[in-house]
Amino acid sequence: MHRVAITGTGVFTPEEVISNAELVASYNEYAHRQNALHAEAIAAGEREPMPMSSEEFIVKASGVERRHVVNKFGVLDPGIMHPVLPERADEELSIMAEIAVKAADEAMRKAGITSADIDAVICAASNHERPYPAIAIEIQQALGVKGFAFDMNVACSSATFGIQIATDMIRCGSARAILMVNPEITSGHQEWRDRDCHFIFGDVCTAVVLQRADDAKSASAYEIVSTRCLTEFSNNIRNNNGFLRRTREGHMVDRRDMQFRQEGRKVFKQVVPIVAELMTSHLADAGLRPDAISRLWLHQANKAMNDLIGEKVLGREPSRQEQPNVLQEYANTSSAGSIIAFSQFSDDLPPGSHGVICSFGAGYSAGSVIVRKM
Ligand code: CO8
Repeated sequence: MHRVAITGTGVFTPEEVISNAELVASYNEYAHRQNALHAEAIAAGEREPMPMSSEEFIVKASGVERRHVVNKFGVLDPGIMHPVLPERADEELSIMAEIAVKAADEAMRKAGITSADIDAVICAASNHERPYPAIAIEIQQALGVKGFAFDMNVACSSATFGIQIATDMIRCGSARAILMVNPEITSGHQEWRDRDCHFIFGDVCTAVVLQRADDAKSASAYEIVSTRCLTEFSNNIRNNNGFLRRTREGHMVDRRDMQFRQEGRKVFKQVVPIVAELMTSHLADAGLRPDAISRLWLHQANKAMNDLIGEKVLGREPSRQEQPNVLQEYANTSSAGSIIAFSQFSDDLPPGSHGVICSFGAGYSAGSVIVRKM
């Protein structure tokens, strides 16, 4: 068995930014227009008026202040309310592959390797822009990687599950170095017309290089101590879009359940104990006490949720340095969130420091990765 390390990470951040003020102004204009359109039905009591959104609520409930998106114009236009992306020819690089290549270049540079050193590419994300050919294989070709590539999807836990798979493959010798990327264009499956969730998500791409620890050249490599994944079925976060859509009567219309939807309160209450128990038991089984943990890089969905999980795991309130949040800048970027936090806040720890990368989300799914600075 080979020891495995994360030797490089990369983050591609789209240039366009939407502030809470811009988002709320756009949503409220959309809601006003809908209410005017349905004024008669609303007056007759046949239809509820659409409620308005508020910046204060968004910051208080989630901690999100802004989000990056691949197309701001379409999301903010009250007559559109989703990103507008030009169609690309089959011969052109698809947008998910394009942003993955950018994040991958940074991760390989930090690892001190080139694509010639990579044996496999995993594209782990909460949605893929087409079923086949795999986005990962397109990325493999764009980078000139030999070997093999595949896509996988475990929603918000795609990256940690991807790290476990890559770690197991390197341990066993089926690959020596693996590139795992998380192109998350959440704006494409977010419902921007729903006040309860329109503020939650943002777009980004992260990349992680995993190698045999003996091959690590990077000054900021982290050895993988242990990985653990968990799933438990729940309908509380769900998207019913899929390839059988046209086979079902009434499914081709603009139905709400064809985009992201959730029971946010239930998710909050049910997922916090699942994640706290996963991390606590994982650390105990690895022989690590909570006071031996220098940093938690948690999934970035909600600040209050992270504060609560951190407190349960560490047995006290974590400091900002111990548990860095990036959701104020990025919002929830699905599987990429914990990797952005790791990428931005891991260089400073001294060798021998332990930390945990942890994700949680739809499925339910949760992944815990214990690492030690080399
Ligand atoms: N403005 C003003 N008021 C609002 C707004 C708004 N924008 N939204 C809701 N309200 C109102 C509600 O209507 C409600 O009013 P009332 O009390 O009269 O009923 C009140 O405010 C309180 O609403 P909530 O109970 O919903 O508010 P919460 O305090 O629970 O906060 C959150 C809502 C922020 C959603 C919170 O519940 C939360 O963060 N929950 C956890 C969610 C989570 O972690 N989900 C994980 C999803 S991510 C994932 O798994 C990846 C999926 C794949 C990616 C998908 C990409 C699109």
